Amino acid sequence: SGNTSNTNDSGTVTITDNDTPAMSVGDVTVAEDAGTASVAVSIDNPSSVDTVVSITTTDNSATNPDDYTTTTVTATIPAGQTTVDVSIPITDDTTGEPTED
Ligand SMILES: [Ca+2]
Ligand SMILES: [Ca+2]
Ligand SMILES: [Ca+2]
Repeated sequence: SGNTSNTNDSGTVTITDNDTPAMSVGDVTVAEDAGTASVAVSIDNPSSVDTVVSITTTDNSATNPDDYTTTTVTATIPAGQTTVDVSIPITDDTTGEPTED
């Protein structure tokens, strides 16, 4: 009503985002002699900025160095997109797996 000295002050409203993407790494089965395994890395919500992911391979039933070479691969999911394929090098050994009857 004009009875204060500062009739034009302003305040700031900060809206915090609640859509932080969660990352998931897909499972894949490939032949031993395929050379590489293509693994899909996805986020559940697209981000407004590029999402950089670092994938490091570790032993499970496959072991380094007979089945693959331990490696770290960096890949980028571009802003606005939700998935990128990461290529993991694998090794073709000469050892057979036991089969079950
Ligand atoms: Ca949001
Ligand atoms: Ca193998
Ligand atoms: Ca083989």
